[in-house]
Amino acid sequence: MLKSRMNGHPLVYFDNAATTQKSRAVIERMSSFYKNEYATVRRGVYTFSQLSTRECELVRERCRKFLNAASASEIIFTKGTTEAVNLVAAGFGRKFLKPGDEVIISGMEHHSNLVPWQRLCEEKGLALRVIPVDDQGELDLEAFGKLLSARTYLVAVTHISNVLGTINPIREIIKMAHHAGAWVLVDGAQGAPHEKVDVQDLDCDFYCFSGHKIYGPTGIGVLYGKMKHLEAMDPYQFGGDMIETVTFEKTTYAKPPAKFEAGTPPIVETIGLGAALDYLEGIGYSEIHQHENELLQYATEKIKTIPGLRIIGTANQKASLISFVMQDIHPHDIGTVLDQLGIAVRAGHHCAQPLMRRFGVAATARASFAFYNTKEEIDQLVKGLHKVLEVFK
Ligand code: C6P
Repeated sequence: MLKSRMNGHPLVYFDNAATTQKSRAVIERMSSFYKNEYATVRRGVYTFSQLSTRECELVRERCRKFLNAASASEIIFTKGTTEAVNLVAAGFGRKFLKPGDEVIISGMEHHSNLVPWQRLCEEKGLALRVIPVDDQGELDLEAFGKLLSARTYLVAVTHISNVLGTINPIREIIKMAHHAGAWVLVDGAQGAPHEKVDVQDLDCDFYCFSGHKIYGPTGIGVLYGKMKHLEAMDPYQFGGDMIETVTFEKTTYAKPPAKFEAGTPPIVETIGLGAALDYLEGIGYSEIHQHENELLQYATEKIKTIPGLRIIGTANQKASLISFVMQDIHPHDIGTVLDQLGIAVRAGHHCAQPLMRRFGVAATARASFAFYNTKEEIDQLVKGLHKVLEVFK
């Protein structure tokens, strides 16, 4: 992909916050697994099924290590971040929250970490409170402190904003929430690809991320939850594999993680996720950090000079993405002109409509960088943006 051409130009792939391209190691591991090792998991007594089960459980252990969870049983495989948040909202929220309880989210949440909580609040008569975002795109922690109360049951907040790039002070947020007796879910969809996460050190109650944003396949993600919570929660989906015993009168459930993994899981995607984590950690977060930071600084300096361009999101701690608007040119038009020049950016509301409203825009264009991007590609983007100005002058 990275060597391909789009509309006659070498592809400049700047949509990494939506989904990353896959390393050859991931593609080859998945292909080889399909060709040589594929069988169902947890159901077969035959050797291939046992081997397949073992490989998937090794990936669970790989994920445990990746997040530094206390036990591999605290790692639940989901389809991705969206399913992970829905799982917690259903399994925990429906069981424990009562009318009058409160859920706090932030003003920069992706719809995936907003709508499930809003729905839960509607269903159960709860109040949804929102941490305000300031003009730079940082969370107002003083206001957060005031929102916290004995009624706060859960705080659900993103690690890194997919629109602003803001790296939130989640350690401090978790501390403040715990002090008030609330649980914390961290949406790590944009966090895990850029920041080393240690769930025990952070002391978060839940952390989730998507495989496809971290150089792995689609259809697989991870929900980490503290074992005491997972044990107390209700299952999310019901069916094969999540049970202990079933009679027509009553069913008892398996222990976590099986309790939350009903049905045949995404076997090969799980294997691909393991290969992606090996690949990512093989490169190392410090290398990734350094390169992505250089790209961010370089791009910010260059892009700022374009007449009429406004960057949305100027937090002190930022991951490698830039959202922007240009005069009254619609972001879709920016995206379309760039596409003709071989440059892939995202344009739209980025599944964060309340945040768009906060900044007084309907949509933005967004260029998001990964460690495989280069300064030369950023030069192409800047040239492309000058072309946009020319076209719409
Ligand atoms: N953001 C983007 O282009 P899924 O779709 O379940 O893998 O991830 C959802 C999600 C949750 N939280 C955050 C912070 C996210 O950025 C995303 C996905 C993509 O920004 C698609 S809208």
